[in-house]
Amino acid sequence: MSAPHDHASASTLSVEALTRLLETIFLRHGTSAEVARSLATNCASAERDGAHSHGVFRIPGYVSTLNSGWVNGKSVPKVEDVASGFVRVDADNGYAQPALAAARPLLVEKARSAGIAVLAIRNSHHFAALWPDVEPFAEEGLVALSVVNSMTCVVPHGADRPLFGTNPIAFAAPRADGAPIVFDLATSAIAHGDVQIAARKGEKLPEGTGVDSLGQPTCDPKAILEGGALLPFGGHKGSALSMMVELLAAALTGGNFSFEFDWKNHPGAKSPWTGQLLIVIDPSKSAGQSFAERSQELVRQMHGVGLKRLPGDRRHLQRAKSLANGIVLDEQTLAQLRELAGE
Ligand code: NDP
Ligand code: PYC
Repeated sequence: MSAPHDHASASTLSVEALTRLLETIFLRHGTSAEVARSLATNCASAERDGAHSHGVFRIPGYVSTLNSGWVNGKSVPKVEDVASGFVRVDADNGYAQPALAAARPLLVEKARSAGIAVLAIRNSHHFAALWPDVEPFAEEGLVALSVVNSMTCVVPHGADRPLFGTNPIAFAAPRADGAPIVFDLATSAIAHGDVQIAARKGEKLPEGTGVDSLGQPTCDPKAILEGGALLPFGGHKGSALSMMVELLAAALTGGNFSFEFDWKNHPGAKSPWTGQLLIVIDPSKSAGQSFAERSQELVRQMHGVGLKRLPGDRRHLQRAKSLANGIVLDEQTLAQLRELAGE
């Protein structure tokens, strides 16, 4: 699939039309209706918000993964109520989003009654942006944090060879006068998806992003993809956060570490078979002024010292544009999607 907006001629689709097209692709490649709806909604939301590394760019990867038999497209997640603040889900070797959807009502009920609840998803695949998993909690007044580990491609700080995944962390909190505060970041210097996009476009990466197959620093995305590896962001600090993600998303859930699965017998497999953790907090249990008022005050003060862009602002601007004018896809990408949909 071509990189976003690198073709002169383009088409515009509504978010709903793109979601329907993606749903058809998933159904045609062997998912259940529920899984198709969940993945299509997720992927179209990423495209809508300009999160291109996890939008329609990922569709061929989903398709080849489904075709390879690596993932269960008809997964039926098993939700287990294990403690007053702890929910577990076995994702049945399926995607993490349907597992989260299945466990969500119980998780929210527990977070509201206990003040905090944990959702531990295992035996799951996550091939998407993480913010769609946390943002909806903040839209209903809850604070949410999620981590997911991916596949070995990041060299821990001070080590010689890759071990960690790109391991993102996403956080969402409500605020009084605006969209929730949301950030979502890979703990690698750059997401693997953005390395692939840069390689296709023939662009160089910033210094400090990765190493080549000999362990030498490189700004060439192809050298990173072909035997090289990524580095954590921020040296030892990003490396520590990436280690934490491995512990929370894999050790605490019962899922695989990023280095523990072997997909070589499944050519075309792309989605990491790991785990995901969510922590949801009900801030109405806190002392003092309402949490949403306090977070609004923090934002006010940040703007007061000159901050122009909060994390999430770019996505919301792009979302507003997409909802008003539709999602722009280049002709080649749209033709590929239609072909995958059998149209
Ligand atoms: P970015 O570095 O692009 O952005 C990280 C966060 O910082 C975002 O919340 C972004 O907000 C914000 N931000 C970026 N630039 C600025 C700025 N100048 N000022 C203020 N805020 C800013 O994301 P990554 O490349 O680290 O990750 C991309 C995506 O890849 C994520 O969605 C992540 O979940 C996904 N990913 C998924 C993995 C998986 O296993 N499923 C693995 C690794 C990554 P905004 O969005 O508004 O720009
Ligand atoms: O972009 O690093 C990434 C990634 C890994 C798994 C899904 N996305």
